Amino acid sequence: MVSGMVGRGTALGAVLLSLLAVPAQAASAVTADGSPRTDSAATGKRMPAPDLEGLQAVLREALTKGAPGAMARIDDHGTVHRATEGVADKATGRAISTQDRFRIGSVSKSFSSVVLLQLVDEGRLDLDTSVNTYLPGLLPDDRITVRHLMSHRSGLYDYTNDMFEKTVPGFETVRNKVFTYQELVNLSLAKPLTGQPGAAYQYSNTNFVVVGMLIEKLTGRPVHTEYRKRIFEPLKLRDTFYVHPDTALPGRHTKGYLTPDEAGAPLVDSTNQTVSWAQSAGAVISSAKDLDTFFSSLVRGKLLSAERLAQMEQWTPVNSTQGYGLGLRRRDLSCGVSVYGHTGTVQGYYTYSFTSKDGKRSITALANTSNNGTVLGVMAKTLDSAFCGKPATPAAARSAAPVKRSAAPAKQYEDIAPGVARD
Ligand code: HEL
Repeated sequence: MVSGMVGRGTALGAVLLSLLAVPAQAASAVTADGSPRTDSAATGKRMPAPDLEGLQAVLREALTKGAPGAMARIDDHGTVHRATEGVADKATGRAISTQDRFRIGSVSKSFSSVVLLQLVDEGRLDLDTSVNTYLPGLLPDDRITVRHLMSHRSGLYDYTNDMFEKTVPGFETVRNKVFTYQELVNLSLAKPLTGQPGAAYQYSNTNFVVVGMLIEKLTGRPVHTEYRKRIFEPLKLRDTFYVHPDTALPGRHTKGYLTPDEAGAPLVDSTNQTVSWAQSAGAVISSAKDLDTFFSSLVRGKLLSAERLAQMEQWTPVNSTQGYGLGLRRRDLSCGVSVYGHTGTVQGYYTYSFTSKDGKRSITALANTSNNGTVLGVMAKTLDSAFCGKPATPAAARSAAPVKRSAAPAKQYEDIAPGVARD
């Protein structure tokens, strides 16, 4: 109905990433691969209208590939477009709604980054200082700075690689567990660093666990208090919560369905869990409306000083179409438009939440399954529908100025290691 990843640390992924990694670059008029940026803020041109039929077709495709439900909300210059397909709850058959709350996984990293960058704005933290200055003796290398954590360049091993090697057994083992941050860091430190501090982009949840520790150490308060005081309340995000270690989502929400590794095995209802394995790296609950508001407000300078936002938008190349800032992703779409936000994968939920450079058009899209790389790749296409408009017909494409659509399959487009999502 319509109305109105480069990888976490497999060895191969790590090698490829270190080859791609170059020092962080300031936001500029060029994309990660050096080609000119064509987003509206760079060119002064207005983006084409969202392709709502295309969006609906993408959601339908996600269902054919195994998602029980999928939905998206676009906030475009004050106009709201909503699209849904399928169910929020397989048992009751309740239709998914764009008002449902859901687990946002690593989109939480953008919230944690905003809190930490506000502390920088307040003069309580320096990005280029050793983490061990603030948390003495925590990390094995004094060269690891706060900036390295936030841009995934610390070299800290991602303990979730081992935790979720077997998808459903791994999940069931931690589903009701409550970890301390220190226990999670210890799991990481049982393995050597995966690279030199500052050298390469290597996605690791460990980085944002340490970010949570920094927030708690510097403020003397739990992360949930800081999220609430600094982001949820000022932006009036009424659907956004951090309930760790509670296992239930408050209020109306969509259920999450985890795909087992064994082909053909039934989906597992993974809705209720502590998400203690992620905490400040991935345990926030939110809604499409709130995430659109959050990223739009962020890029419009409502949460950080201009200087701090510029630092958040210094991009380390991830691959030819993506960059990673400080807890923020940039994706260069097939039509040349660049968008800013984050992706999230938590058991049973795939989220894409991105906004335009000027924050005036945003989309949040959700499929209520995970460990299904095909669905993840399909959902990436919601961004093209939202920001690129209808694809040109072959005839129009021949006569129009060359706006290139990527021919690369969606799967290669994602910043994920093979272990994260089953094909
Ligand atoms: S992975 C990512 C995504 N991030 C990272 C984080 C998040 N999520 C996780 O680390 C979850 C890992 C297990 C997920 C589970 C599934 O699919 O539900 N997969 C398995 O168990 C596979 N054996 C880089 C994709 C991000 O987009 O930033 O969220």
